[in-house]
Amino acid sequence: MREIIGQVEGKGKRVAIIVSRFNQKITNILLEGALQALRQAQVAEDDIAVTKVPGAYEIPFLAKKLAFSRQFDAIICLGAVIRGETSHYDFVAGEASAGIAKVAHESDIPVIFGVLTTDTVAQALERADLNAGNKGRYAAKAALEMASLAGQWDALLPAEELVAMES
Ligand code: INI
Repeated sequence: MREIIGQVEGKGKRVAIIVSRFNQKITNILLEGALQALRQAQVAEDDIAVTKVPGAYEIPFLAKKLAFSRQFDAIICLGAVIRGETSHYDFVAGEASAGIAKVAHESDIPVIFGVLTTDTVAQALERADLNAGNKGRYAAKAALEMASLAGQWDALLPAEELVAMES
């Protein structure tokens, strides 16, 4: 048996983080967790690009632009959509998740969903806790693991199969 395992290894990897300002008390902590994880995995400072958007709804627009630029090995999307604070929670959360998934599928680059969707601010703060399972950190590790897997499989798969996937 041959097992292909993704490594959480950041040397030489270029990573973009898109973070929404809405609920920034929470998204700033997600960003901090993501940056900690990337630095710990030795992603070079010059290889990390952080860009802010107004809200989670806007994330897919920029994710598409950055993914198709081919300048990054992975894109991390961070946001916090909180049901208690809006009646259009379902639209914002739905569009953010569907849009991010669509970019990942179409661009063939790992685009990671680090958007919290919770009922309350307290739940979101819990998932952002830097001392207990910060989801930004999780998203950053997932990004590096997926970039590693993508690189390994690109080297293993015949070029024709990769071309067919993209067409
Ligand atoms: N954006 C969020 O990121 N989180 C939310 O909880 C939220 N709420 O509550 O409305 C939210 N709304 C803004 C939205 O993302 C867009 O920025 C806005 O609709 C303009 O397109």
